[in-house]
Amino acid sequence: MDIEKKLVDELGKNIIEATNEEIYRALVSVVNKAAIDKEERNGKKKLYYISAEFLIGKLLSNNLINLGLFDEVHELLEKNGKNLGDIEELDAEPSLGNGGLGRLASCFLDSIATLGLNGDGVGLNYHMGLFKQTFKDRLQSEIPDKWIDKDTFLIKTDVSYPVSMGGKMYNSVMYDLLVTGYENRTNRLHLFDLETIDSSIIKNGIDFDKEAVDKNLTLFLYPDDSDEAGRKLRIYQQYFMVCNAAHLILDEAVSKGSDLYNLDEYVVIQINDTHPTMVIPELIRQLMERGLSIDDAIEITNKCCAYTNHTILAEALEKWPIGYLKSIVPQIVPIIEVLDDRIRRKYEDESIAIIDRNDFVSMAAIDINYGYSVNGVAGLHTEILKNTELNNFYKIYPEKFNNKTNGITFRRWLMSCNPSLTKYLEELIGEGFIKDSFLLKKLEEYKDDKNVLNKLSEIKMQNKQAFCDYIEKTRGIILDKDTIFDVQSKRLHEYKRQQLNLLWAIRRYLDIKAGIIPEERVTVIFGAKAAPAYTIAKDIIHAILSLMQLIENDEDVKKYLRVIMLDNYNVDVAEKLIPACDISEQISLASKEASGTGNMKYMLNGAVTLGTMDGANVEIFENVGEENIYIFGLSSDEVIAKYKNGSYDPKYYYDNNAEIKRAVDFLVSKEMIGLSGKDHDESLERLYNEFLNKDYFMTFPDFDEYCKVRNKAHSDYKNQDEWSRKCLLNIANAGYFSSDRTIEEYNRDIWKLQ
Ligand code: TH1
Repeated sequence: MDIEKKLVDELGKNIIEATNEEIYRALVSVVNKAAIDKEERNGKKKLYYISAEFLIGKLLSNNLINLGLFDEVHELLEKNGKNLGDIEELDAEPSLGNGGLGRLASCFLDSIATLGLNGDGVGLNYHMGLFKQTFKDRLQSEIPDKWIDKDTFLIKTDVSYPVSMGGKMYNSVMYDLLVTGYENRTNRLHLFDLETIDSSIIKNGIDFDKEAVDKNLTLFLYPDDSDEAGRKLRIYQQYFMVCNAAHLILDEAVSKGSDLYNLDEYVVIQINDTHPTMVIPELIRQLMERGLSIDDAIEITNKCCAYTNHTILAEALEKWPIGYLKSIVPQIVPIIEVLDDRIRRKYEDESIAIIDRNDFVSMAAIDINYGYSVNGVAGLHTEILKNTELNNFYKIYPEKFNNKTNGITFRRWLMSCNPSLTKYLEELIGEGFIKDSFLLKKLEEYKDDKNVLNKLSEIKMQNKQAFCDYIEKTRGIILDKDTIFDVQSKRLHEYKRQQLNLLWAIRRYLDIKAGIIPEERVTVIFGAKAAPAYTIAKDIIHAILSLMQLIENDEDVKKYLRVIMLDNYNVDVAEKLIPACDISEQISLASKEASGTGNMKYMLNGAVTLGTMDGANVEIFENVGEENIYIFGLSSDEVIAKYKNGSYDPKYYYDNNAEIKRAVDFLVSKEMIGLSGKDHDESLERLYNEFLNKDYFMTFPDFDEYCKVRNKAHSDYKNQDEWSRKCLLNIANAGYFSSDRTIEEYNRDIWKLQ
């Protein structure tokens, strides 16, 4: 394909004369056309991956790589005095996700297309995404993330369906993003929307009138649900998503020849966490509308739907009051009642019922009773589901439960974000690992090769330098690449325990102030957004930013310790940060992080994990071996036992451990409080009290060992050969964590496509 001719045709002028904006627009169009050429209409059975989130990241480079056009375009632009990097800055990151769940969905779409499988994503087209995070006075504030304003890869289709909600009719419109497979077919991500969305209703930050559904429905992902109107809006969003999905699914199946009684030969629906659960009663409803009896409709729906559970945290296991459903989606309430009634009659077991005694509808109970597969996202997580959290369901439906350990796409998380490492790996072991990730294992042959080890640390240094340059340019902060980059990047949540990391940093700070000079110089880097209504999470950000300010203004400490919190951590920042990391902090309280996927990205890019035996950390440990990972903390069994007997008392640790007391007290010290210019800081005081009275995620019991193991990692870093060998072995053993492997397992055990 003559890319130059296509680009010039699109531009209507020579590349040299075009602006970056014009080139970007032309590239979007050329890329979309090349992607459309790779669409396939064959394949009887199709997967529909329905998800409230898709955290896709910028698309230009990724699509160019997958279409095999990257080098050509790169050179062509260079030849004409342009720079692909500059043009990429114009590529807005679609803000359609929040964290690991949404990023997983995007990695999956990449792998599905790369493996040549027939599968599309279905979600919503949030105009302002989650939110854009800014820091003001050491506090998080939120502003809309207006990604669609700019030119985007979105394609408007003429697909539209009527959706009845709250007694009104809404007409949807479907936008598509093309999902390019690496050297393979193109699939689609369908994003439903309304034409009537009106962003002018957004006032100060991200507030808006929650009742104006025609204007607000797809404005934001996860609108604040701390009041009733917010919770109802989420139901509107969820139903809108699945009602459209069900229409699309049935139309496509019928057009391929399904008589609906054999729908399961044409369709499999993966329900990504409970957010799309209403697709079950809605599909039943639409099948009945198309003439099926309720018995047939239920039976067929059951054969088409599979559910993935991503968490055991109670707050995320959605339960909606039946009254809300009656007011918004009365058409599916009678169906939900039938579904509940049948389960109650058959099993006479309240614990698996759909509608509970308080008239709340358990979405997970719909999924598990009426889907044919239930999977967890890492080995430990699935075991906890089976033995504890969902044990009552497991006892009834043992055959439905299966594990699918998460994975990440190597196209974005190695080739695209770390080209120099990719190139070097290709030189050493060939290109095969890009499609067959287990071939990375060949790298182990070089574990004692000094030249290879040196080259790996050289690449890490270059990536650290590139990250420093980026941070200086975008944030005006000057970092020192010759320090250990010790990184924790993920959503802010108490169970992920950024506060434990913070306590270590405070301890180190106080040691330095007391004249105890550490041997290693460390840069602690945080990236995290907190949910807007999650007060304690915001308090933790405030405490980190406060410590950061103290240290940045203290030349004595700054030489040995930096604490840096990056604003607006997103896929784009992650792609720059991850290749630059030395130590990957994966320190959730054991049993609480279902899997984690950042842990895999860091490992693949040659960072060493410091973590608890939680989620997929357990499998990372099994793959790299104990020499090449730093493990600390309570086991998940110990944690579960502590919760069960209610024996945990933070006050005891505070009173008996001087280091804990010293670090926690520092939160409300005059240095920290003083930063506010007042003699009170409500946020720091609240966090202090939270530690003392609750510490629900048990930071104190893990504190001593965490500090010990972390300091050991820092001191091991000094031996660069040994350290580099650990990095090499992490990369070499990351093959298992490719999402290609995960998707092959989903397809083998659940979807059975092709
Ligand atoms: C995350 C899990 O916390 C994480 O451990 C896992 O790796 C990831 O999903 C992918 O499986 C989840 N994110 C959310 C988001 C919401 C509700 C539940 C979960 S679980 C809104």
